[in-house]
Amino acid sequence: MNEKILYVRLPCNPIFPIGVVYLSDHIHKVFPEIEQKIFDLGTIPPLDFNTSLDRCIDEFQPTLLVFSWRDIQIYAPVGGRGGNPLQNAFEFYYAKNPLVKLKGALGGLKVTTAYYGELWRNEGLIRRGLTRARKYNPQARAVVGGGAVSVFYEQLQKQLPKGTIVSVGEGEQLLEKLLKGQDFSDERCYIAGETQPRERMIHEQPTPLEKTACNYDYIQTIWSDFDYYLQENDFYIGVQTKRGCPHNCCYCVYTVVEGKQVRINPHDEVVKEMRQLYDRGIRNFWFTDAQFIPAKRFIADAIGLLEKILDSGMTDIHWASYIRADNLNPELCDLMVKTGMNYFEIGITSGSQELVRKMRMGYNLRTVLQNCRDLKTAGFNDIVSVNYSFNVIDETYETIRQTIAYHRELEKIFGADKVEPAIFFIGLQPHTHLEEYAFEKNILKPGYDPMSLMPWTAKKLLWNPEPLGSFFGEVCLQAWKQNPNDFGREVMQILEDKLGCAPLEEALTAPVKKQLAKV
Ligand code: B12
Ligand code: SF4
Repeated sequence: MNEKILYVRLPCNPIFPIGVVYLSDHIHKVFPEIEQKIFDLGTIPPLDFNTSLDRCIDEFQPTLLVFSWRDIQIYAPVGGRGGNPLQNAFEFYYAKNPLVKLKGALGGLKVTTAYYGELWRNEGLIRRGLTRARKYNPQARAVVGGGAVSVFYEQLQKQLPKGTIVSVGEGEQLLEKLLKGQDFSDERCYIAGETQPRERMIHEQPTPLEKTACNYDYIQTIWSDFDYYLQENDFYIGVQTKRGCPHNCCYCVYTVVEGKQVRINPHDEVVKEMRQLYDRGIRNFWFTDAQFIPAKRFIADAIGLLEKILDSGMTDIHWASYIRADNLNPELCDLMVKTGMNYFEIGITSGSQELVRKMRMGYNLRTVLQNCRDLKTAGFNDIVSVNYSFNVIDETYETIRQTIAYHRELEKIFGADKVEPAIFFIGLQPHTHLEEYAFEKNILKPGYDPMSLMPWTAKKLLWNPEPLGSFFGEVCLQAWKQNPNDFGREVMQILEDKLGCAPLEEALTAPVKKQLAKV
């Protein structure tokens, strides 16, 4: 059969669909003769999803449908689809005032309806697409993958049409094997209704792959809406420089989705890829790596890449990424500033060294501070978002005071207006150490549904356990009431007003005699 592949990026906020771009680029390099098309529902208004998918399938008549599903979990401290999910949940769970509680319940209902609506809609789009493609090619198949599927692959097996191949992590090798007619059962995948996902499948190492620069001349020929992302100059276009993260942070699943083995894309290829986007007018890049500098031993690599970017003459660009700020040195800081890094996120989670250690995060908070000073000295004068997730394990009033001290020190370094505290509560994810901890502590029972947004389950998945859960609930509600537009800073201020601030030295030292959390 002459294969014709349609890549459908399922509805999503308009984040550049780098996943399907890379997949189609890889397949083109291996099978240049195969006809392909990218269809991005992120650029289509919701009312037109069905009709535009139908039209696309009628015109293209694919034999293989590659559905890419980016995100499912919506807890965030920011306004999301259907409202601010975190605020609604907290109003419902923690408000003392019955009217606020009712508002939270109604808001929560709206968010829940939107959430389940989106799940069913996406499942419906997969079904609809496959049925329609089979009108033209009765043998047509569907493969489903992407970030959301990687996290929730076990839960999705009953929801997808029988015969759908469900993929975890990167999909290049799976698609290649499928198209070659080879056995692909050793890839991280299963077939809905036919095979079962292997036990701990997500923990298997992905098959290594040497990544070359994406060929955007080709991509432009198979994606009619590519220009959508070129027109607005506020999009940060994704470029991947490496895959994998060697760390073990207790709540994080990236390290298993991408694997612990860090695989670096050749610098020349990364620069070649950026250059093609640059020549099309792109000036903002997001290095989509799980971590841009995953460990100290990758500092030299980051320096090498940034030097190449500088040498390439792309001097008016900006870039952003997740940065483990414990892995910097003055030379790297200097290059980061020179190459245009204008935003980064540090996920230290807590400003208490004791808790950071208990969460297995491997950060030395003192080193982070020193490196931030180096970054400032190098001339960094833009925004840094510091991600704090309170109450993960063993939080106490003392560790909160330490986090305040740490945050105030970051403000001293960068300026209070430049440091944005992003207050997250962890959305518990399957296959993490935190999930095991929840089982051990009887907070969750094996067999629970991690995709459920029913209030009784959601309350446990939105990780904020007692005894401090209600305290944080009330602090957050007060912050939304007082200053909803600067929620993070307001939370920090309220916490400081209530609890005070520890001496910085206390935050930076974790007494060794304290027992490490057994997570
Ligand atoms: C970088 C990143 C971001 C950046 C994106 C910047 C940008 N401009 O691109 C920022 C910080 C903005 C971001 C934001 C969010 N993100 Co984010 N992000 C990531 C991260 C680290 C990498 C994503 C990426 O681009 N990877 C590189 C590309 C090449 O990989 P990919 O798209 O996944 O595609 C590969 C595979 O998935 C696979 N694949 C993809 N589609 C298909 C289809 C088939 C059929 C097959 C076989 C394979 C396949 O092959 C591709 C190539 O190898 C992932 C975690 C991770 N390590 O994967 C989370 C992740 C995608 N994000 C996630 C979420 C939830 C969000 C937010 C919604 C968080 C929030 N609550 O606010 C926001 C908002 C996003 C939005 N839609 O509005 C979740 C999604 C899953 C979920 N929990 O629902 C992830 C998986 C993290 C997690 N474990 O929870 N994110
Ligand atoms: S460093 Fe970041 S990506 Fe790596 S395991 Fe920790 S939280 Fe996850």
